[in-house]
Amino acid sequence: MPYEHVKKVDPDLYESLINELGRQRQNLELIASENFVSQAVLDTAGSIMTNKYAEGYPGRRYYGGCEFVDVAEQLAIDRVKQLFGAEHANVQPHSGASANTAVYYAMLEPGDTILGLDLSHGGHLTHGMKINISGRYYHAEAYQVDPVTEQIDYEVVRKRALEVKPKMIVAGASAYPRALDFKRFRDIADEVGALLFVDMAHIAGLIAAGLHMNPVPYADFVTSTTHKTLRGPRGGIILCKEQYGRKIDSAIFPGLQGGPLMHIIAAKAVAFKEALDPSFNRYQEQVVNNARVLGEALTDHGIDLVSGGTDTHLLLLKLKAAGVTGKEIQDRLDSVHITTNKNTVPFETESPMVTSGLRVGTPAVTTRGMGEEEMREIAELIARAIFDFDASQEEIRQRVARLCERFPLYHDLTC
Ligand code: DSN
Repeated sequence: MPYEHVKKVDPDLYESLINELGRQRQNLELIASENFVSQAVLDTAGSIMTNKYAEGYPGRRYYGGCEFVDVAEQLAIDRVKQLFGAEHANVQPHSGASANTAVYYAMLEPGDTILGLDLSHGGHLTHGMKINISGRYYHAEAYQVDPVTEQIDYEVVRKRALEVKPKMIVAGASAYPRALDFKRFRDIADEVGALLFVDMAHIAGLIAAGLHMNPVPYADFVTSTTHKTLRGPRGGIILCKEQYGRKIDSAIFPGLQGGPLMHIIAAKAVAFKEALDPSFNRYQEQVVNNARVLGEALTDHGIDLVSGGTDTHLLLLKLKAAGVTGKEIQDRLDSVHITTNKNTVPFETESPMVTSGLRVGTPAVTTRGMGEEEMREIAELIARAIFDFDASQEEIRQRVARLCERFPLYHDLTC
């Protein structure tokens, strides 16, 4: 019985745990930023390392008794450096947002200009959104995608950079389905004398597997979450050139954070070991193939995609022509156990709580073992939810249940 101690101590919380386990098993998880960690990562994240205070870094802590957590953190550092070819790594950020804020805090003064991708064009709130610290403490300017191709036009980025003269250019996205050219960003940064910061959170797993250009050789700073395509525990990392290592480390601790989450850092170490295994490359190849097949099948069903397709693990559906909103389709899909998120699309006309887009991704269903045949079925189910929901919702629900039964999750958590 999983979580039996929780059951004894806190039946209410236990119920939510068991319900969440059931939800993860019985739903098709298509949120592009989610994944399912291995049992080894799960065990380590729930381990006794949660008990340890360890302010500082391996070998130079402010507390005694750190000899074993030092081993865990050093393993995480060494492995992530090897994975991405980085000179320096900090594995303590509690999240991607903390990692990004630490990069700004380390290198910028309040009021300095940053230039990032517009949030409604696929950027991220920490890349300069007005009500995020990145947009309040710094002067945030944005570049947008091309209105016709819906892809980044590097000449447009260059012109914006020449106009606004940023101290830092931010590359990376949370809802952009196409490959990013980090060399082009580096050239622009060099031309305008800016630092280059890449947030690779969404595509880190693809990069680790060699399926996307690696930003590390080009960028001064690279951040990532560890729980998306990288398939580790929730958290963040910062990679940088050796020359910035001390500044970045001080920005995380004591600048921004106190005690590191040692159980999570230990789980990051396990996830990085898994990502160094050749089987991880095969997994990522399947993630990308699945996204391409899902996109082609959705297009065949008459659904428009931002930029016409994908090079990555995610797709953005444009729903305007179908006469429905992102919120409506997210709700319909929720009711048949397909989990997605409404998402703004470039040149959006609806509010962020409504939207005319839907973001889907393949990392989680690929972890369950699903392949191209299942992607074609999922595309059909999504199309029926968009175009013929009332007549087909019961059938969709049954077919989702059958798919989930065929690809079980977390065998060790029996209840
Ligand atoms: N919330 C994440 C995502 O879904 O992409 C980004 O932080």
